Amino acid sequence: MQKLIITACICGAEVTKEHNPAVPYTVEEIAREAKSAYDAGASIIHLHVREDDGTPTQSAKRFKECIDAILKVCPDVIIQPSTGGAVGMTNDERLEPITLNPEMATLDCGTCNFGGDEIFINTENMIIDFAQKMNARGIKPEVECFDKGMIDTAIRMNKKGIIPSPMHFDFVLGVNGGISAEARDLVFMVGSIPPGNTWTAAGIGRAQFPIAAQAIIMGGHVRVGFEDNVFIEKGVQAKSNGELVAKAVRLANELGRPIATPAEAREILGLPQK
Ligand code: KMH
Ligand code: ZN
Repeated sequence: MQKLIITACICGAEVTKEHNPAVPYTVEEIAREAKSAYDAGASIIHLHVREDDGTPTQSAKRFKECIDAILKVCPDVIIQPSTGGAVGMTNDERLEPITLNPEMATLDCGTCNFGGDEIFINTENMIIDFAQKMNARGIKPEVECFDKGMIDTAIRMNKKGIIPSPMHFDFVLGVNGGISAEARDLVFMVGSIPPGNTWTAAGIGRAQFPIAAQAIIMGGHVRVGFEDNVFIEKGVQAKSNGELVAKAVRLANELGRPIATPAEAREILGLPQK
């Protein structure tokens, strides 16, 4: 089995300091949370950024400030900006961080309900446009799938050469509107991708660590962090993203999966070394 890549989704666009006061908004807080995750064993930071008051933004300027601050304290970490942003943002807004030419960025492969009245829109033409713009800049997409049909969309686009091989998938399980987060769901998602591709799994809320454990056993990779879950155990807020990463590392240690460094993660994902 490959070494385990841990992605830390440190901030998100929906979670707030009301959910957990350690959720980062300022540049300093984002760098602090990235460092806590990196020190604990994360090799990828999945990045959303905020204004100081917590408003989600896709501003390239704000992303640059945050990326520079993160790289000062985590010099070799892989930074993966979101192109999902927050529900309701325009396509141009969502694409702003790719102008910084990050190594990776997310590519959301379908539309889904996102709880309440929210709809996270990713039409087929949007996916094609986002993928082509990432390809032109040599950015590796992380293919975000909130449901099985999104995997099929990605496979179709891969066959047409729009999403390059090998693909790296992120299966997000447990969003209200996407696939649920039962063990059978992850087995189904993983069984739906062609061989030769890699995958990570993210469980939302209380599913974070059960899905992490299952992904570790199945040979996939793991995403944890405040974007998906703010609790270290039932009713106990995590003090930092690092605390969540450390728990994933403990699970991996118990289950015999060594943790990938950023250089090893680049090798597994086919990214050029830094
Ligand atoms: N905040 C969600 C609407 C991504 O990062 O690409 C979208 C999201 C997915 O978080
Ligand atoms: Zn995200």
